Amino acid sequence: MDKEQFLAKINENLLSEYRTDISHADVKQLHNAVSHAAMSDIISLWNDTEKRRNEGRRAYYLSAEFLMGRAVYNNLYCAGLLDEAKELFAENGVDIACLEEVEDAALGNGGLGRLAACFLDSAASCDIALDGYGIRYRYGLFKQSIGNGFQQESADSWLDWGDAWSVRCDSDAVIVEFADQTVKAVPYDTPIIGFNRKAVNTLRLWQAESVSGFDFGRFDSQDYMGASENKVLAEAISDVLYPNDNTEKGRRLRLKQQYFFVSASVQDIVRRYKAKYGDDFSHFAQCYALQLNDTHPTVAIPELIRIFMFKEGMSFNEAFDIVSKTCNYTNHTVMSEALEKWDVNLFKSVIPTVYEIVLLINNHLKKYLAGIGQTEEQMADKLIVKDGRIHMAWMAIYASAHTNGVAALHTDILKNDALKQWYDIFPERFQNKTNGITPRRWLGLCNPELSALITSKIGAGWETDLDRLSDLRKFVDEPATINQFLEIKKQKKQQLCDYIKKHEGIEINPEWAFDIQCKRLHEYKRQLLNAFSIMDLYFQIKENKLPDLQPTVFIFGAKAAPAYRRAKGIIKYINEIAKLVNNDPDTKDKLKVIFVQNYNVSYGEKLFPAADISEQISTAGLEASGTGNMKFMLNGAVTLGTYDGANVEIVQEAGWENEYIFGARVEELAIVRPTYNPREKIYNRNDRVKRVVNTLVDGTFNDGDTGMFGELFNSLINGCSWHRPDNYFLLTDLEGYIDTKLRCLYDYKDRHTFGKKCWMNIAASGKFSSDRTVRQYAEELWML
Ligand code: 26W
Repeated sequence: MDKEQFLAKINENLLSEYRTDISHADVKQLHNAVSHAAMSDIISLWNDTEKRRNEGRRAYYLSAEFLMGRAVYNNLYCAGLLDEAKELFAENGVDIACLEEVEDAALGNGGLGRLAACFLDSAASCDIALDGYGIRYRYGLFKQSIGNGFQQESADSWLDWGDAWSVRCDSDAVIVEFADQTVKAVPYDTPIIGFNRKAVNTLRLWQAESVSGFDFGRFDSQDYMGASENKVLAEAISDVLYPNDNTEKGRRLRLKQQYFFVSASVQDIVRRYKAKYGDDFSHFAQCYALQLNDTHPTVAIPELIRIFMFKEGMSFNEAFDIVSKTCNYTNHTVMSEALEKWDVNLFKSVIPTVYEIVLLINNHLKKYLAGIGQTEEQMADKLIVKDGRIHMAWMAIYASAHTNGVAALHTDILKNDALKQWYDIFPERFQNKTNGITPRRWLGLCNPELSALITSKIGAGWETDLDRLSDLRKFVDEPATINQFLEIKKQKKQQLCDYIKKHEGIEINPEWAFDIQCKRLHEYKRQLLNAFSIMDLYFQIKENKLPDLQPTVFIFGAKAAPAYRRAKGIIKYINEIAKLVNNDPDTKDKLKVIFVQNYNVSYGEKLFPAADISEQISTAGLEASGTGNMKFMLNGAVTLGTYDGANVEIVQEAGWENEYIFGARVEELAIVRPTYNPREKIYNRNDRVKRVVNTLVDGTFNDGDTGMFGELFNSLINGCSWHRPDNYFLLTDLEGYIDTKLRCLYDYKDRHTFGKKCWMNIAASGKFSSDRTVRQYAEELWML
């Protein structure tokens, strides 16, 4: 499609849909028209790809979350239409940047959901037969604003912008049955456009609708609310994404969501299979691989067995055999709060037949364990149904072919600690698949300036062969190249400054160092540790102890789960610090603290390219991988972080001399943990630590009389009924962290030498392409 044809299609759409044209259309109309024009241009490739996929073995990624972000720029970019679109918009007096108003598709919480989105992009760009199945939430992750320093939430009504990139497929709708409710699952298909149109895969999202629709009888008898009751109850199932990241809350509706999309997806796969092979299921495991993204979709295991037994007449053993060859399970966390365990009574009351299958799986497990000589006592830590609860991770491991962790360290912890009892009996089932990120969205699209520099040095094609970035190493001693990089970094910082000025109303200086921590708000990610370090710098500056400190802006972006009180207290605390240091005449020319509102994929696209320092400071052993760390690295920031998750591999790739690593290691914490007494051993003995921790309670700040700061203080110093004091070892790591941060900031002053470190990070980031990750899944798990 050339530019004229593209424009003709856009105008055709604007005329027929809105009776307008490109120079008069509003943003929503432009968005729909340009999207539809691009869709019509890739649709035959989409159909061709599906046809090809149907001929061979294929894999499905089952995930309750796909954090896709804004589609329009990415899709135009991958379809090779972005430059044309920019030009023809400009020629008609429209700045294509106006599309930044379009809401992100935030159908995910954080890392796990964004990983799913990156995997889809990589599979399409590598022509790998992987499609996604998930839920079409009416409301995505809540929108966040900050009022008086506190987080405020509002609904994310992303569909108000229309859904130009999806196709509703009524003919593939299926019925999903619960004990108390029967609903219709209607699929919406979204094309996943591979870079340079390598292939177009599919993300199929299910929407819940009422089977019967409107009850005219009740309407007629003037029961107007009752007339819509079924509709409301059905639609509630796909209404809203649960905003909890890393906390398992056993809610009936959440179980319904999981079973809803899993049952629909599995029925869809069985339907496809039968169209090919009829009733002979002997090829099923050869045809399909199902990847379960955490435990959220693991109810697929008993559901598929149920269908095989009750609809297709198989025995339990036959069904179990096929299902456990077809499924694999990815673990994304060792945090026990996040491991799903459903209450038996709840589960039974929602999906009783599926519960019967779970019991059969549990019996199968018991027999197996008895067969290898385990006593009842030895079995106890593996039983799927135990003490009135169903342990979903245990079921996923037992009834699947493989379990994988998401970074080398994380997989080691699974094998030697968190899942040791399973590794001991099934060592061959465990694999590592270190996470990755798509270099298209996270460099090509969000940083065209750096992309052009890279291409000018090593030629085109690195976008789909990221290991080639290692060729950049040979330019590190070329001052002109480093200067070009520094110039681009400054441009990206300036762009972020403009954006922050517009959206947060705060001015920042692009000459300052940019230190950024953006990720979900959680105690284990230790945003509070970062905040404490800033308070220490504040006190030291007040005492004239930091002469010539590099002026630095500390940027935070994070959403807290609405019910997570401590996380919300930390947000308020950071905002109180911002108020203090940004206004104190002694510090306002040296420190600036900004908490940006509504951190999401699109904000990330502005933040990652502008960072000098990437904060990755989780308690060692607790961040399974992290993927933001990779996005910063790819855009030329150094990591200030702990030896945790994928940071370990980042250091391995880029070299110790190019990162700033501090803090206790996993092994060290294991030794400290049993006798850890932060009050006696650290707080009471270390005035520097005491001074900053005390700002929570000594009147320095005001938490609006919520008691939140006192609770944070207690969690560190006294502990509570569910946690020991300082469960995440902030006090253990605080001094080492501050020292390392200061070393980093003083190093920054030699801009050229620091720029070389950043450059070496870019050159070393090839491993972290999700193309590599998805190829490993395809070869070592899915056998594609
Ligand atoms: C049941 C509620 C719930 C919701 C989300 C429990 C657990 C989760 C996820 C496991 C949280 C998550 O996003 N984990 C992150 O997964 C990323 C992709 O593998 C990793 O990079 C992060 O380290 C990990 O925290």
